[in-house]
Amino acid sequence: MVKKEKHDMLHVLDFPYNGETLAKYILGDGKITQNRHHFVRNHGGVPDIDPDCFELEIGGLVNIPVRIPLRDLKDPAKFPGTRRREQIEEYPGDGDELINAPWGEGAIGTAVYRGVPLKKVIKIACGGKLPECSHFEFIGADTYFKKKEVYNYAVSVPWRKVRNNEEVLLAWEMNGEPLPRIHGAPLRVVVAGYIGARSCKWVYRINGLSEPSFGPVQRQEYLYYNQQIGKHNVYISNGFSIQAMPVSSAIMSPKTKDTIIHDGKIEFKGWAYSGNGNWVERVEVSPDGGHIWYAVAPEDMTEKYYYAWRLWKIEVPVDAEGWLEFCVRTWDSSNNTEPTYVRSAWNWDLHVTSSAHRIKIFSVNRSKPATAKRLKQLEELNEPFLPITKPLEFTIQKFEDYEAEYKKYPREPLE
Ligand SMILES: Nc1nc2c(c(=O)[nH]1)N[C@H]1C(S)=C(S)[C@@H](COP(=O)(O)O)O[C@H]1N2
Ligand SMILES: [Mo]
Repeated sequence: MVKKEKHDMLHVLDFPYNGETLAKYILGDGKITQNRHHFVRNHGGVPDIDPDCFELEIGGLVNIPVRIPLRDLKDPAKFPGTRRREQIEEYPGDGDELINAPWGEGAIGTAVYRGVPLKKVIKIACGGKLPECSHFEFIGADTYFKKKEVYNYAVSVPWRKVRNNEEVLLAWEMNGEPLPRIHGAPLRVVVAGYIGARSCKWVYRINGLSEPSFGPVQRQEYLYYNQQIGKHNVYISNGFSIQAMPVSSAIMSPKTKDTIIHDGKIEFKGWAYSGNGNWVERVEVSPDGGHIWYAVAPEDMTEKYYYAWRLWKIEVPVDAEGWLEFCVRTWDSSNNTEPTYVRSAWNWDLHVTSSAHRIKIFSVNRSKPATAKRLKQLEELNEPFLPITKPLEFTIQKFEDYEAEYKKYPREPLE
């Protein structure tokens, strides 16, 4: 079922289904990722819920516990002012707690969601929250296994976040289409600027709580650990909970291990993002692994917006040939940037890797006369350039030329 809906993806795990957006669509779809290309993150199966019978339950520390049919939630007369607005979902992840869901740089997307702010529903339907209520818990209809126990997916966000008007949305539409089943139909939460894990899909119950949810996803996963923590002294009490997304970016083109034949300049393209209401101010690419940094020109970035990524491109001067390492880092509106190396901010749990993204490429600089000549020779002999490890059938330097050079600069001292 899933692979039919999401066939053109980088499938990272079959069950629970997890898939990344392909690089060509991150760059090709532009500012908004199309639904059929948008990355998918699941911890369990995909529930099948009939939207006509669906009711959202809200309970716990609210004045009036309620059950709201979906059609009432969608009714602007009941929750006035509901309108389309940009809400951004954002979830980079290089690494994950599931050893077999090896997330790369494609676990990110930007979509426009339509729904109703949770704040409004609590106010209008529940007559507000009780004074001791300071968190809202979201429970999804899917189940997953953790350490031999079965749970519903449950996470929470602080009331302070909900109170920020439209930053926590109950959404039923994605990019102008009904919310696809794989993305949480009939109803999901979208928490702008927070890690994706808080944006509960298939949400059927919301509880007001005095402290964060005890769901294992909230308490035991998505933690940031001290560098010294290893497999055998990892106490979950040592990790702090990741809520807002840090600043992060990635090079999507070229790809690591690519061979690039160029004329002294290489073009790089990618995405950059920052969470928590910060926006991307500057993107920089380094041609030497993180000492020299070239800044992307403002006109080569898509516009800045709260909770939205910026796509960027830059041409970097490259003289050297052979294997070179390039990396990207981003600065946001609070002057946050990314650790230069993954080891300088290592998280044992592998969640939310946000160090400068690195790629290695094999540079072939055609602006060097010898390289140009060799490329021409290959062309004339109708020999492909790749793979670079291929032995060549001909010598590049004629013996006479070698001898002439040798006479000019002998190898050994003359006497
Ligand atoms: N009910 C439920 N909600 C969930 C999850 C889940 O497994 N079950 N995964 C979360 C995680 S970790 C992420 S990154 C996002 C992914 O949303 P998407 O699949 O629509 O891209 O959903 C979140 N909401
Ligand atoms: Mo996630």
